[in-house]
Amino acid sequence: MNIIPFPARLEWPALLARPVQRSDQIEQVVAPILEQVRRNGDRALQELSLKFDHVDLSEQGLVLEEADLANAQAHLSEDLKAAIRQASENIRTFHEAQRQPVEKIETMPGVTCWRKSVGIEKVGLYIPGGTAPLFSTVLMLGIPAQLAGCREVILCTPSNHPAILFAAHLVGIRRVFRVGGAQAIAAMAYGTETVPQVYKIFGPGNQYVTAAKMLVAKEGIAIDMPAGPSEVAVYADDTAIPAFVAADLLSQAEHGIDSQVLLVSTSKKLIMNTNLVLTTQTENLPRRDIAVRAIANSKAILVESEDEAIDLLNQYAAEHLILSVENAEAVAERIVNAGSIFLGNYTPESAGDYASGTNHTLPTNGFARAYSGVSLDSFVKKITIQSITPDGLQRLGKTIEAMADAESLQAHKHAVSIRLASIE
Ligand code: HSO
Ligand code: ZN
Repeated sequence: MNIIPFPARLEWPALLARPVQRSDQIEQVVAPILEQVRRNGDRALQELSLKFDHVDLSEQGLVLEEADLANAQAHLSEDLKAAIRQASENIRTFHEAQRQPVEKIETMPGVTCWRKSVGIEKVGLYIPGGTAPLFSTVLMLGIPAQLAGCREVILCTPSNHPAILFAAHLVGIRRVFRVGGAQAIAAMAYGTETVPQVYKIFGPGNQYVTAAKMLVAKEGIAIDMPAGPSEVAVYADDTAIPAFVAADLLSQAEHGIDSQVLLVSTSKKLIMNTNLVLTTQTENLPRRDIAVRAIANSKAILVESEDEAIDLLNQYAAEHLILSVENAEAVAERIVNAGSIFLGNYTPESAGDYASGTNHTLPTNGFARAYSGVSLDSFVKKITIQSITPDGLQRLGKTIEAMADAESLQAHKHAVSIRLASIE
């Protein structure tokens, strides 16, 4: 790791900056793909799948039948199925508790306002292919979609890994389409003869998938959030265990060569010891080539004090923040920018990635300054409702009339005055 001792605050922005993504070039590649799918529907999906994924959909089929989903379990070990079931239970329990009861609020006598949550009717989930079959993401997106009462939940994936299909079946997804890349996003955004159009698209993907999501978002299709490479920041002191810290850094570094990992500490000893074990642990990883490249871009920052560490972490706004420090919960209270926080020596990020219950779809690239991760809220809209009695309108009417008058909107004022006149 690059060790950076006591950087001046002026150097922080450059130090904490994520690599700039060249999105314009990628958009130029993606825009024609979107257009092709919009125009030619299923035929475009066939052509593009052949061209980019070397998959012949006329042979493989675009639709995965319900029987394929149900049969997937035969290809998995009992241990893995039990693990997936346990994780789903925890994710369900945590997300179910996010339901809020409807509360009717009388803002003044006779004036009642409330909100109801309604599941977004049609949502599309994307699960990438690639070197790691992210079936955990099926749970992270499918469970809140189901709890929110979304009527139609579809899933596109270029992978036919049985764990992805098993997870989809477990969370009640019945329609799975075997298509990936920007063309899958286009299919869900515009609809094709076979793939239904959805109102919101969720899920991770490569730069092409992300660019496609950003482009369809401009056209009014909602997306979960702009996704960048995964990140973890670890804040550790001398109570941390270097081997654990190194393991956490590597757990994120193995995602991709562009993964961002950051170690922050007031202890030089901790940084040095972590660096040592990091090298040995890396050697034993099957994905060491990826991890080595991610680690080469990563930094260990030595800071003067806890206050400085907290300022730096708030400035960085990590997707995942592990606090391996003595007073972790108190430090967490002072964190205002992070996607998800993990406390103490026995709370690895992997717990949140898979099975503790929190969602792993989180804001990267500093978006944690203003965005939250995916939750039940991401799958619902909140509709406000109000009801005013004649009595209530008599109380509130004057206020509305005065404001409408001052905005020179006489028709607005009249909508109140005409009613008030009818009451008197
Ligand atoms: N750490 C990833 C999620 C994930 N990890 C899925 C393993 N599987 C999100 O940043
Ligand atoms: Zn992960």
